[in-house]
Amino acid sequence: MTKTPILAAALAVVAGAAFAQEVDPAIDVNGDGFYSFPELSAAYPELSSETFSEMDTTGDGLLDMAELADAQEAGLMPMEEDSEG
Ligand SMILES: [Ca+2]
Repeated sequence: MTKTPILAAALAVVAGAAFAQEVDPAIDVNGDGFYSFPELSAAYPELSSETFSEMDTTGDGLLDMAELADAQEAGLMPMEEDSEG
C-alpha cells in the first residue's frame, strides 16, 4: 500500500522519541539537565558510587540522558520495574 512508507517513517519517529529520555525533575533537583551522584543516589539508594562512575562514561561526574540510557541498556542502572505483586 502507498501508506506504508509514511507509516514506517512515523513509527521510526515515535520509536526514536521513546528512546530519548526526559530528565526527571524529581531526580534532577538542581534542574541542570544532568544527574549527579547525590541526585541519583537519592532516588536509587542502592546505586553505588562505583556504578555511577561506570555509568559516567565522559567522567565529568554528571550523567546525561544518553549515558543513562546506555547504563540502563547495560543493566548498570537500578530500574523501577513493574514486578510488584
Ligand atoms: Ca542535576
